[in-house]
Amino acid sequence: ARKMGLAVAQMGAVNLADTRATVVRRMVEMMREAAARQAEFVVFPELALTTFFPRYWMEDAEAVDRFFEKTMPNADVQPLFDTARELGIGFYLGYAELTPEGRQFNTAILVDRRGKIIGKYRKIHLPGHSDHKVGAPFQHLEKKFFEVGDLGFGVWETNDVKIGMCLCNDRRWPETYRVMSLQSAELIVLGYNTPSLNIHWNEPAHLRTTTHEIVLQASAYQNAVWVGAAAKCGHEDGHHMIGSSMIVAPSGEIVARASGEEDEVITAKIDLGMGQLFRDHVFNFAKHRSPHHYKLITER
Ligand code: CDT
Repeated sequence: ARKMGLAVAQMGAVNLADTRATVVRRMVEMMREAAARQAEFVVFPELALTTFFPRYWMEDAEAVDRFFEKTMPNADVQPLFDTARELGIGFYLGYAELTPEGRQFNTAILVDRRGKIIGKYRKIHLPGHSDHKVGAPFQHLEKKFFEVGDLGFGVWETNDVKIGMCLCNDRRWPETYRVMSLQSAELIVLGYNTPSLNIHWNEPAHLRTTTHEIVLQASAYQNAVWVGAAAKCGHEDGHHMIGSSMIVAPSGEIVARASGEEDEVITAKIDLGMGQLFRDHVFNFAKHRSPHHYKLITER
């Protein structure tokens, strides 16, 4: 059977006062742990290098100056790329991207085991708002700080495995996974920052974790893919975000799950044949799908 050592590196809080150098040191340490546990690929969170800054109202210029990466790699993150090459391990990393043209995206990259960037994804489903919600306990300003991604949902082959990427809120939408599954993705990786308090309506707090589990498990099964999901979690300067980073099999079963809300590496030896088994039978797309009846999905 074709197998791959997969690691998800959950991260605890990154506070406003933490420097990128400190954060990258934590990530390098987890990459070493992942490699020691035979992982060939490690998934880091969304906006992994800084605090989840869309919770703070500020002008774009200030946000760009403090929280966006102007080049990738850059001096701060170079140790991650060097360690990947040294250990022969690939990785997924989420960060705020400022393009040379001055455009702002919530971005993830796929880096191969030689430390080379081979894929890029820019977040498509941006949650939250763009106005200042005065009186709210915190903001969710993704619609202010980021443009909707312009690269679609891609799939890249590295180390003989087809990997697709998305980011956080994308994981709640069925189309995200389907578009990648239709490109024969075997593994979908994603990072997230999910505040446990919903500022928009009075959502029972436990639902934040329940809905996270439901979407990952159902989507892995319905699309015959493995899913690796990495949280940034815990209390960032007092703002709590959910943990529950996990690796989910194409059967929909959770095969590894973080137990705390701090830096924590979880691993699994994933059997890529399992996805194929589902694709050969219940989800044989060519045999059973009826795209003709799905047209409304792209019309509305
Ligand atoms: N980062 C991110 O996309 N978080 C969202 C919060 C939704 S509430 C505005 C999520 O779906 O987890």
